[in-house]
Amino acid sequence: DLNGYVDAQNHSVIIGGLFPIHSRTIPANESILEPVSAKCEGFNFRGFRWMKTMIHTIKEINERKDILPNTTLGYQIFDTCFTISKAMESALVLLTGQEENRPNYRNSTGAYLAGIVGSGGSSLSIAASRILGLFYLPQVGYASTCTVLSDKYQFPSYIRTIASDKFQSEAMVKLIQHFGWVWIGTIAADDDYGKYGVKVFKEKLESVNLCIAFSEILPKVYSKEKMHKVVDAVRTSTAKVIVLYTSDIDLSPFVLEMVYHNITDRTWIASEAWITSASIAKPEYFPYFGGSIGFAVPRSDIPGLKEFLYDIHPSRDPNDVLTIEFWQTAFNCTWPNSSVPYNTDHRVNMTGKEDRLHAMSDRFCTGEEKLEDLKNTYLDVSQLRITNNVRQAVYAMAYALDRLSRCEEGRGPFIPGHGCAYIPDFEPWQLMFYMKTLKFTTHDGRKIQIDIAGDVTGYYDLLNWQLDDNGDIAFVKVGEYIFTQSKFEFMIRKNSTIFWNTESSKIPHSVCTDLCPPGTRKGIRQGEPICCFDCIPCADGHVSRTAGQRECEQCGEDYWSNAEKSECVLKEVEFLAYDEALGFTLVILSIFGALVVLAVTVVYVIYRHTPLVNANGRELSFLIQVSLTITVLSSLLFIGKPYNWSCMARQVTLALGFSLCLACILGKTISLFLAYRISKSKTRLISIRPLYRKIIILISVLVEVGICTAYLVLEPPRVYKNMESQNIKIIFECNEGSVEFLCSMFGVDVFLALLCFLTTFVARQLPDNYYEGKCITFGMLVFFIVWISFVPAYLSTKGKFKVAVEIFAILASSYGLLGCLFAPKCFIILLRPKRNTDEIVGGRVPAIDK
Ligand code: TCR
Repeated sequence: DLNGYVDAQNHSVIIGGLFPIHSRTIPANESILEPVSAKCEGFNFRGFRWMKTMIHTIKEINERKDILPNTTLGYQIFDTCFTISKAMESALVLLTGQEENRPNYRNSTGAYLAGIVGSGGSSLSIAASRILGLFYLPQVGYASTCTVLSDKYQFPSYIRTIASDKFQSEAMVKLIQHFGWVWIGTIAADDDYGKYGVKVFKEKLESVNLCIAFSEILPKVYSKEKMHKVVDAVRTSTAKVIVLYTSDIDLSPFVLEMVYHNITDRTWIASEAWITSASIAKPEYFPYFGGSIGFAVPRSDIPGLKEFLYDIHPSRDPNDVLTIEFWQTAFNCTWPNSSVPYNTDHRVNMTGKEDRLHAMSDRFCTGEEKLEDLKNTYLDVSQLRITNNVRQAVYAMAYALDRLSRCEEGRGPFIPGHGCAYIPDFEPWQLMFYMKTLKFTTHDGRKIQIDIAGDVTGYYDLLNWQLDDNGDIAFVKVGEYIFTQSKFEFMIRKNSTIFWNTESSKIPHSVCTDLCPPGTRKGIRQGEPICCFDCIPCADGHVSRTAGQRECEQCGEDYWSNAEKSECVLKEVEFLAYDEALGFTLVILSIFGALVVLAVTVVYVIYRHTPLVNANGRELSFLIQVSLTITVLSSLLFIGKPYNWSCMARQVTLALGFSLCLACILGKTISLFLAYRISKSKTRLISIRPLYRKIIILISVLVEVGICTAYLVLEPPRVYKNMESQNIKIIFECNEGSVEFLCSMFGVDVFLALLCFLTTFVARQLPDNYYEGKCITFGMLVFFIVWISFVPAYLSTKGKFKVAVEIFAILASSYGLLGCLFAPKCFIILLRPKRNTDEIVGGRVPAIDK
């Protein structure tokens, strides 16, 4: 019951072949207890073409004079039906010659079996290779790509002319990285190909920090539950890019399922086994599977193959059941007088168990059917990819035999004595020796080199499913994955356009969670893949400038985060500016004060000869006016952006201004004090001499100047950027340097003020017409109150208001002094000139300082 072809007569050496000419076995009838070889169904045109290619290649080799000139090759080919059991059975038959239960490497035909080409699927190859490996029988795979087959410990006699899936998985990851997908679903066939393929893919994907959204397995035998699990995963996942690692035969039920559930808008990354499959690439599936992208073995043209494939007719051999079945299936007719069943399908699919057994098609085949009219995978020589591998596999076998046959006695590799092996009496391991290090060039110039693991290097074309002008699916080459200069390179062709089966026709977007926008950072979700994360806003003072940041960065010293946390911005600088309301008001007040002082001075100058102005020291009054102007205007130094010079100038000017002012007032009050004592004692006591008065003033001011100089030289105030008190602002302020110096500087002022107060307080009773003593007392009181209340106010304010408080104190005390010292006098001078006469003014108070 093993379908296949034999051509072994007259050949000393034959090559075995295992091909999936059918897609599956028919489940055995339960009533039959006796083990029988299963029957197969689902004619596989592609496998049929592969098989024909093997025959064609053997014919070609036999015709060639340069390879195996003295030997003609035969073949014995079996149909594996894409099932392990069949493959095993075939391998055993090849090995034993069926009747015999121990291998003798001579098959049923009596010809010597050199090795086996095949089988298609990895699971089949693995199974066959476990037996064949025992006897070191060379096996050359043409489609089995599973990575484990590279393990020479387990599969010592297996070599292949197709690259291991290791390369394909790597290429897929490169493809995924190229398009920026991070969240990938995988679906694998329930065999070694699918499972190992996905395993390697997964490892490679995770090594570049991308994630698997779901990992499903397609059932080999249809099961509603298993299939629905897969469909649900596809439907519910946010992963729009899905890797499908399966052969086309296992894929078709799933394709129907996708159509049935109308699941579109997915981008499928096809594995090599179905990217060029005609059974999947049907126009009616295009809405669901269009835009599929995947790697394929490079295509090739095989000279003479097309003619060979067309050279087929069922009438030639009534026993050639495969050709009859081909004809029946291709032309949808029944070949007369044949027992070959017509197109059965025992599979269960999603619509329930479908046990269609069409015994016969109503229509008989005439034999007149034209292959030229047929659009059939078997005859399609435009996509010779695996087909070419079959050819190379046969060639590999032939070349190895050729090398073996060309061995010169005494120079051979075998012991004893550098012996040789001879056709047909060689041991399989001897042929294996030649196969292991095989190197040859193919008809189209490609170099094939079998490495130590029995593998070849991976070259792939990147194909994309697009619709051509006829409405058929075209496999458009959009890039490649090739080995150049010791490394693999993934390339997308520059001028190629890729069709994407998305709503927008743009590159699909496959992420678990969208990239975190600037201003946020990735926050891991416990127990979830790294591609799923929360976006956590950056803390104050921290920013993330670009999307997808893992961490927020802290802003530099002078910088602070903006409201969106996407940018560090210069911190707002705070100081009391001229152009803001408060600053402006203070400037006006200060200038106004200076003007008032000026006005008083003008009045004093105009009335300089009147007794009142002259009383108690005219120069002193002028000096006081000058010093008040200084203090009032010194407040301007406090406004505006502070600089080192203004920081130094402000306190010193203020202290000096006040010390001059207070020294002068002291000069006056001492006179008053002495005058009072004189008036009390009625005796002419000491009266102060104007010179002494000047000396007192000079000394006071000099002391203050001394302290100020020391302050400025030793520990001068400096500008200070205060960043601590507020995060978002830099407060420009003056660091006062030495507090000791500052205190002593103003201490002198306070001391002078105290002296003034005490002397006038004692002398306040001194009768005079304009109550100078009382006025000064009051002025001093104002001065004290202002500065005493200044301390707590100053200490409790922050930033620019601190400065404002100080200016207020300066202005208030200056205005206070101005008002108390000069307002009453000006009043009398201007409005009560009668009282400004010598007798009244000079009556009791001696004009001391004239
Ligand atoms: N390796 C698969 C089987 C397979 C295949 C194909 C089957 C490949 N390419 C093309 C049919 C058509 C790649 C395996 O099982 O190793």
